[in-house]
Amino acid sequence: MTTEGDVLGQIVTIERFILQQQSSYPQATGVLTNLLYDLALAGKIIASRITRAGLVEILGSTGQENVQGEEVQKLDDFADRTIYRLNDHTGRLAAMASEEHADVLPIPDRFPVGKYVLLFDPLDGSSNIDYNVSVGTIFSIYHRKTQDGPGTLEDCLQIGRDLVAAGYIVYGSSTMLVYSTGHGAHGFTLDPSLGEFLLSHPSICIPAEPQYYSANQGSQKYWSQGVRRYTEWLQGHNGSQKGLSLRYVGSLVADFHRNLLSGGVFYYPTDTKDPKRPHGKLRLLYEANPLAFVAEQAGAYASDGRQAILDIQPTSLHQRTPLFIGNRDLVEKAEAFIRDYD
Ligand code: FDP
Repeated sequence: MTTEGDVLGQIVTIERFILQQQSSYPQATGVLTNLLYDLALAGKIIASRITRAGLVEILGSTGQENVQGEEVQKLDDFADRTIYRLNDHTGRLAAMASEEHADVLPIPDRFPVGKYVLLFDPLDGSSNIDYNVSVGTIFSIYHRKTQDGPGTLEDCLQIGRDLVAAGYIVYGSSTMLVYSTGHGAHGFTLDPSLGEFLLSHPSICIPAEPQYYSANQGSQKYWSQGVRRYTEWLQGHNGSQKGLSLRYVGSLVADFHRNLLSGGVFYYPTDTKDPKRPHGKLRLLYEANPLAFVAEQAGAYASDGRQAILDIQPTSLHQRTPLFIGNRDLVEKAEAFIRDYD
């Protein structure tokens, strides 16, 4: 018979897990550990606000005052400020960059600077927020490249292969945090009654047998010949394979997370819909790189259709990229169709 004591003995909080991982690296100083722990805290704060999103109508809409006389913030602004404020004074970071801001976010002069830089997309998929559909936060951590002083653009424009850690938080039917420091990808589920992320998915490995493909097929007429033929192949036309089911949430984190656990491929290719956006919609630094890093740690792969996402040298903070991410064989097939037809 399993006793309550047995169950308690098996619980691993994110704090204990990160500390255990740190203890296998004697040279580790604990700075990264604390940084990850602060991101988990940010996730808890954002999750608690998201579950109240529908009450905005009752409590006051954005730009107005709520019943307590406070101004109600938009959720993406709230998420953005939460992550920034939890990390601006700790002495762990040299700079931050957020998908919500045009330029690098400096650490205020009154606080010490540290050796890491943090890049984040505070609330990805935010067009879904009004409809109770899952959204997410995505984060990337690099060592700074410059030696000292305030962090610079150069510290932020690093290739994905140089990531120290990356991960995401998905706010769905439960809140989950998945991260990697380059030693596997590990998932934690928030227990709201304890207010703790508990280890629920250690050493995630994408299933070899994929189930889903995910793309906004409403844009199909704007896709290249290669991408259209690839989609037909995924659907099993010409007996190419058994054919996958389509699932598309329209929140990158949710679509990626589902495919990571079930096997499958997500793609947001280049399209001709918007001439001002010739390289697709998704951002290399805030979306593609961190998810590509987690994907590779889980045995999956990410490409822009021609090369590995993690090998692309960024040239600007908000650079966009086509993205194909999921089971390696499916992503390599996309590369082959693009090579042959585009
Ligand atoms: P959103 O515009 O809602 O913030 O990059 C942002 C993103 O969502 C992704 O999360 C999502 O995968 C994609 O855009 C959805 O774009 P489409 O509406 O064009 O499908």
